[in-house]
Amino acid sequence: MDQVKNYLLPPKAPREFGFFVDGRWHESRDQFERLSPGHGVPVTRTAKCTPEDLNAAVASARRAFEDRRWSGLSGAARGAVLLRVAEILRQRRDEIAYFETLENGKPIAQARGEIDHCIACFEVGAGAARLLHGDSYNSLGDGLFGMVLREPIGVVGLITPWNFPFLILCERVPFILASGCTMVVKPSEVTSATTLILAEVLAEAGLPDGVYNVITGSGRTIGQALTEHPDVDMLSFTGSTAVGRSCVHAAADSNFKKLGLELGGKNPIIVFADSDLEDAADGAAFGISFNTGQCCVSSSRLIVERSVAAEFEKLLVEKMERIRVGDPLDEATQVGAITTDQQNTTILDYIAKGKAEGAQPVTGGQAIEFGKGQYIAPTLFTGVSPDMAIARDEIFGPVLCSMSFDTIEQAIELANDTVYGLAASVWTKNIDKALTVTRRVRAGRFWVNTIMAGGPEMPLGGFKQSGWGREAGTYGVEEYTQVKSVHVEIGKRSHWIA
Ligand code: TXE
Repeated sequence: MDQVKNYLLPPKAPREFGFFVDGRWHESRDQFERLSPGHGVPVTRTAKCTPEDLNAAVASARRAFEDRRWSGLSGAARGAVLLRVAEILRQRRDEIAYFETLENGKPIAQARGEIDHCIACFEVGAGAARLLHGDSYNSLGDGLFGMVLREPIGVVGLITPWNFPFLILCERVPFILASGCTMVVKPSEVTSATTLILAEVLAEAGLPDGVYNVITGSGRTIGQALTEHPDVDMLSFTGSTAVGRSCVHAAADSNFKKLGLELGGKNPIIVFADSDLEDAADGAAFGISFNTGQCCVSSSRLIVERSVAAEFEKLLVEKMERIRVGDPLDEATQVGAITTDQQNTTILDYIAKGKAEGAQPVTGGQAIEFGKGQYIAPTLFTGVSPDMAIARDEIFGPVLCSMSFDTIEQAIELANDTVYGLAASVWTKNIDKALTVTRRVRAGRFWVNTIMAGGPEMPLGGFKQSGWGREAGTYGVEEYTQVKSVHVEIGKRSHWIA
């Protein structure tokens, strides 16, 4: 990693990766070259795997599951491997953050913070491996004893997106491993490097061969084939609602594999007049600009009490205009590049649509030119009505829409006026209002007087069309298990045939 002052430089040549199956690296004939979205230079080359490669990966995960080389270990032994992973991640933190930034375009300081969160995921997963347990029923009468066992579900397919390639991976992998499952991971084709680096780390930590396999390639070919694979017992998918729907069809048409889905969001941030407006404005600016708004839990709908709306929007604009947008490799950058060309076009199209619909961009509203890479200024639209496309669709960019309310009932109604239900936040110093809104707004993750706070102990996932199931923490481990009811006769059984 070359550095000038406080500034890392992109690599002189792209790093090459094979794909990882059965504990070994494999080469592919075709490769995908990734250009960094912040600089437009080649940074990695990854394999374009074939359907045969996918079949080999699933077969490897199946063998590793069936011979119990991982699930047969004690929780303590599995936990020890996960703790070693955390230790190695700590040593390789800067390298992993560098490749995350190069491929994704996120600021390097943010990427390092994300690796710290990933280390914590492995530490929590290690504890969860030891604590995973079932249940018992001592209430079935003197003659019968009931036990509920939790068993690993089997071979898991894991498809991850490009917005948090390593973080989303690590919010799943330790918990899948804690449960005793084996897996085949298909990262996004544009951000595969850190998922492949994790294969090196897991092997070094002592994970048996075949437990973690990575195949790389396009979603339409390899991803789709993984969703349809008859020998995959569960699929965890994070990405667009459209592909989430196709996973449901694929599961129905193949083997009814269990699905975990984390899909889109259009998350409300509700600000009451009695909140600390400075705090709330900082939260709103962070909630929409963090990771350039390419975040499923971005707070993209501001719902603010009308009596303070003008004052609040002014505070917010002041904050948003002080955000440091720039080269992701600059230590001072807070908001980096837009990850893909396609996403860049999508965001700019929505900004144009918002203007055409009659909303006013009071700050931002355009691309920022640095002579290389693709950047969009944090944008606030006022004069938004709930039926506008910018208020309804997940834009997945730094574009915030402001709407107002007069009563708590209106605030709740506006917040729930979406097909999604991933996250929400409420800002008020009144405990009754805070709890009423928290109870009545349908979202899987909730923040009161803060935003995007939390740790891997807490479950993640959505209500409504934001998905199925929960990841992380003990809930996350349990998702990758199935329960078996065991009935044990005590003493002599009373006979059916006299
Ligand atoms: O996602 P895709 P895209 C939303 C966000 C964004 C939109 C489109 O609104 O603008 O989705 O992004 C793999 N079968 N989110 O098109 O295509 C793909 O290779 C199986 C929200 O990039 O869903 C990648 O690994 N897999 C979201 C992963 O799916 C397929 C994060 C996600 O890509 C596939 C990302 C197929 N047919 C986008 N097609 C969140 N919840 O955080 C693609 N893939």
